[in-house]
Amino acid sequence: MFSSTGTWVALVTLSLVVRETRASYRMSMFAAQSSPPDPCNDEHGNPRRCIPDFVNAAFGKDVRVTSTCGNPAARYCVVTEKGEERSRDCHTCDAEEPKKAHPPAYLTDLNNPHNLTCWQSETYVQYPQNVTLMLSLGKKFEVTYVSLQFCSPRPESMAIYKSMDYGKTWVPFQFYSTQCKKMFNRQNKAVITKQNEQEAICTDSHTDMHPLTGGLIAFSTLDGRPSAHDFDNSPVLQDWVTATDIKVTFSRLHTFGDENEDDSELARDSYFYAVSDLQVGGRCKCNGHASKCVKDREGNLVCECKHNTAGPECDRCKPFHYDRPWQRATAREANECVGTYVGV
Ligand SMILES: [Ca+2]
Repeated sequence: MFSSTGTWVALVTLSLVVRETRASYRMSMFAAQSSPPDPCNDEHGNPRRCIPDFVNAAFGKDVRVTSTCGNPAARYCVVTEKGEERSRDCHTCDAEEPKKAHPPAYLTDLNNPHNLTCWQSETYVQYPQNVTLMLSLGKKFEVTYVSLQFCSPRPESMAIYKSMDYGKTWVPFQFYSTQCKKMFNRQNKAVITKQNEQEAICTDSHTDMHPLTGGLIAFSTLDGRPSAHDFDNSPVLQDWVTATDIKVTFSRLHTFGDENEDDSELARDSYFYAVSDLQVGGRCKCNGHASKCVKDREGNLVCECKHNTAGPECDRCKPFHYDRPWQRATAREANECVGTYVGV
């Protein structure tokens, strides 16, 4: 009985998938035949909301890092565990030798799971010293998530910050620590309400020393924030997800508590931060008035503004189109800028 129900469910699911695939195939055929020229206008030429593609805004970008191993060449040791047994396998990090280098470019290169490339810090840069990664996105983005995939164990404490003014000022996005109160003076896993939707919270999730390699930290900017389901109508959250720069601070290393023992040098060489992939998932911010971002003549990334809007984020009306105040587009209303034609 059970298995036949299972088969039935599987068949129904399969037929749904097939139907869906066919439908989307038809859709794409249709789209290919009468390709709508402009995502910012509907088929009748009326303005409608348009948004740039979702991208990993960190991909291929330079990350400024305060500590990278290999200059001068130095030993580091990788800890592995087999049951209760712990062993160390030591290597050399050498910035001069490509095969032994772990430069910051490895944070944002193509992430091939079969050939991970890892940026790595110097060993034992321990609290109160920290290691910082800084990434400039070049313009305002609406950030959906920030994620880090580790080659080392995940940090015992770390923080993610954002800037909305190209790095002049920073606000925290999220804290991670096994000791939220002590490290960041925040309650562990505080609840977000409508009154504090722009507040960074601290969590002790994802701070375990295990796995020793391959652990992930993924921060979703809207996760657990009450107005997330009504994002169109929440200027507070629209502001919260907006960033020009992202900064990650590794504040404290996990250790096995062996760094003060006799073979402390070997132990200390076993503690460092290493990350194979830093991602910033989001969309170029154009307020619903552009479907893509392009480089301008000076090489700056800007929105390709439609709906009679202008500015790097389509955040104002074009000259002579001031008949009503500028507004962000919503799913329902394009809120295009309008102007009375002034003939000469
Ligand atoms: Ca990499």
